Amino acid sequence: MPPLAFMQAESDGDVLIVTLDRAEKRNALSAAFIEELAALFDWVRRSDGVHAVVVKANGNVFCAGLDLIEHHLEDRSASAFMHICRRWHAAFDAIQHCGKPVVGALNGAVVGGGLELASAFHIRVADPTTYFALPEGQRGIFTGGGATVRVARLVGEARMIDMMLTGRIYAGDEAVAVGLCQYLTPGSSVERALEIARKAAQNPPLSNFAITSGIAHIGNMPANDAFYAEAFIAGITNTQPASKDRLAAFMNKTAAKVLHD
Ligand code: 1HE
Repeated sequence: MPPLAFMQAESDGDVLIVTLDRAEKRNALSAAFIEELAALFDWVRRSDGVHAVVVKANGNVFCAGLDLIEHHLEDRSASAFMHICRRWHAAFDAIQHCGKPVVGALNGAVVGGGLELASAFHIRVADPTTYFALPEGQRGIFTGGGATVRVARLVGEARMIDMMLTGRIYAGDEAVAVGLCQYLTPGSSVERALEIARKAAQNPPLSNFAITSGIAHIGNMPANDAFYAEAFIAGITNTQPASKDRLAAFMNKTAAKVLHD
């Protein structure tokens, strides 16, 4: 594992628990923090022992987004900030395409670049303190960490424009309804995220790779190419040894049925 200064990481069986650890700055994302995220998730991609990841945060804020003070003090040129944004894209791509399910255990503010980070996770779990916003308009800036793709996909273009123009905040059931998170738990988002990650970690790794990357890639394709890619992915995934065992278990009536409680 690469050295970590802004995060902690510990294994819980085959689930890696990553903790954003810059609470004194509300986990604001400096350039160095972004490099650390990129390196960590590059390592996750190559780590066969990690089957799922939970990302949580120390402190009352999940992530306050871009380190606005660093950005202000650095007085960056347009091209310098363009390169910073490309590093954000690389880091969040490394998360989304690490091949393992990544579950966010969210709390408090998930704003600006914090929402860009969270939108790279495959599953987002909110607790009653969690809220989502894109305050870029109020700060006189624009999203630069992938929100125009990932957040727009989650909530739709019109809602994203409203969030950016007005600073509208979503929380609670409304955040689930608009697609910012898939779960809202009355208790600890960490406990719920761990349950979800442990469950997803039981799927064959190749299936999880196909699910966590394939759907996003296919979403970028015209329908004909998408159908071709889907068939290709299914050809490989649905004939893997692990799926043969599971299908045999179904045939032998030893596998769990899909039943509603
Ligand atoms: C920060 C940052 C930050 C806090 N950059 N230092 N993001 C925002 O517009 C959100 C800005 N932050 C806030 O609105 C508030 O800090 C919070 C609502 C998140 C939390 O409030 P609170 O009362 O718990 O904390 P605080 O007192 O505001 O901040 C505590 C410390 O964290 C303080 O530092 P200190 O040294 O004075 O103690 C703050 O300066 C520091 N801090 N947030 C730097 N964001 C690729 S483009 C992405 C574009 C964006 O992300 S735009 C959204 C930016």
